[in-house]
Amino acid sequence: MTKAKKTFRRKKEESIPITDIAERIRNGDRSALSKGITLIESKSPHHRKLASELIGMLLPFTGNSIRIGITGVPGAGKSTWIETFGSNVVQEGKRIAVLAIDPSSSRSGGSILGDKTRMETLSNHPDVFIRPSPSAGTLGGVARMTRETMLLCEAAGYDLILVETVGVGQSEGMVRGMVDFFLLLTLTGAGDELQGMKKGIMELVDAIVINKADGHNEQAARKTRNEFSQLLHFLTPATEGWKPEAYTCSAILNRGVHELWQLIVEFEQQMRQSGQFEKRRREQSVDWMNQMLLDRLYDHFLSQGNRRERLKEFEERVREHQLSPTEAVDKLFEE
Ligand SMILES: Nc1nc2c(ncn2[C@@H]2O[C@H](COP(=O)(O)OP(=O)(O)O)[C@@H](O)[C@H]2O)c(=O)[nH]1
Ligand SMILES: [Mg+2]
Repeated sequence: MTKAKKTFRRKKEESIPITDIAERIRNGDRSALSKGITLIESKSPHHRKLASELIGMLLPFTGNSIRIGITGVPGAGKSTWIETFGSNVVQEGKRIAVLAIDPSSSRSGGSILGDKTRMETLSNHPDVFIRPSPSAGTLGGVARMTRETMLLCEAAGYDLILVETVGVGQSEGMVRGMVDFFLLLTLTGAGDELQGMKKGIMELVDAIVINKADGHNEQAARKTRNEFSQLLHFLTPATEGWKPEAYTCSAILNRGVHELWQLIVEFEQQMRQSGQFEKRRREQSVDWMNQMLLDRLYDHFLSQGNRRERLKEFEERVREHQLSPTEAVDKLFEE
């Protein structure tokens, strides 16, 4: 490939060499960071290749942040919590990147606007970078984009990466797979919710916070916290050597929010000391590689002949019990 081609063209007149973008990202240039992320999110194979080169160049400067995932049902207060938490932490001179994963965003047009208004202080802060969820494609695609975006943000010198996700479907497991510390934000009156809440999610988290512990809700929040605490006792911790606990907070009143930051600092110290921190990151990298390989194989397989159409047919027939899943896969391979 010629040098001239290794550029990212936005308009015809304007093209920036990828080495320049890398350099500028390293210097904390936000528009360069946004450009880099646009490459990552692009559908064009040329852009994706450039993105890959960019990440390669920046890889030596990644890994220096603490990566925090936040999950919870819509309305639990995640965005508000991030606004409060982030505002506390930037005051300590930390730089924060907020990334969102919203599996519903392609349908609803995104909660981007809602989030930006909830994060008013943060979105105007020079040490904070907020990037809404990539709206495109599969969960696997979104996972790749978010992971790669995370790396660019680290190269740009952000100390904390917060990944907000809506607690639906498989997005939680996916976020767990890319962060160091995983937090569940939930609410009181969760009697039903508690029943319905899969044990699965509780075994993914490093802490549970009952939000909106204010006004009339305060006492109920404490009760819910105790219920969660009891449940947590019976479960396998997500992180070896760390006992997840339940807490209460009010994101709006900034109560119990800074305590979580102290907890996360403690978590990082302890887990670095025990070696668990590094170990998890290594495993995550390997898992990531394997996941990407699977995704590519799947795409490659379906791109041959008319397999994609055949798969659609087989899906229908499997749904109608005319064909067993095993038979369907056998046929796809045979054809
Ligand atoms: N009373 C109370 N309301 C809150 C608190 N945190 C968030 N809210 C409200 O809950 C609603 C949903 O908040 P949001 O941050 O958008 O939730 P998200 O969907 O989880 O991101 C908003 O109306 C917030 O003002 C809190 O600590 N106390
Ligand atoms: Mg939100």
